[in-house]
Amino acid sequence: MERTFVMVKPDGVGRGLVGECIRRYEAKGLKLVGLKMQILTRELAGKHYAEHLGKPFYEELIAFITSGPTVQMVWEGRDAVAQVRRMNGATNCLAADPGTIRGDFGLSNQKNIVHASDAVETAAREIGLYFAPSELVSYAVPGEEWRR
Ligand code: FUP
Repeated sequence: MERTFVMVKPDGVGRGLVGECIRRYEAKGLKLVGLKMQILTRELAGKHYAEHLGKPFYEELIAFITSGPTVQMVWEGRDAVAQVRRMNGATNCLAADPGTIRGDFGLSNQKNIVHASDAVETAAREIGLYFAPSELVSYAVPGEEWRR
C-alpha cells in the first residue's frame, strides 16, 4: 500500500489547523501510520529542502520552516501521494482551489500550512528523514475493504 509524508508547517500548527488536516485525510480514507512533532533544526530543514538550495527564497524558507513547531505524519492508502497533493492544493494558496486545505485556509505562497511528498520516491526519502522504520505502525482497522 502506498505511503506519503506530510508535514504541518509552523503556520499550520500556530493557527490550530493540525486537527483540520488530520480530519480531512482520515475522512478521505487514508490511514495514519506515523506521527510526531518537533521544531526542525537548520540541518534537517536543509536536508528536507535540499532541492531548493541556491534559490532566491531558500534562506527565507529555511527561516520559516525552523521558526516554530511542526507535525510530521505518514499516511497510507491507495494512491496516497497524489491524493494528498490534490487535497492540499496548489503551492501558492492564492492559486489553490477552494475545497483544498491551502485554498480554504491560506493567502500566502510560502506560509502554505502543509507539505506533502510530490512522488512515491520523494515520499520514501522524506519518510526516512523523519522516521525510523520502528516508528511506523502497520495495523489493520475494521472495514478496510470499503476504502479500496
Ligand atoms: P511543494 O511541492 O508544494 O511543497 O512546493 P515546492 O517544493 O515548489 O516549494 C517548497 C516550498 O517553498 C513551498 F511550500 C513554498 C516555498 N516557496 C517559496 O517560498 N517561494 C517560491 O517562489 C516557491 C516556493
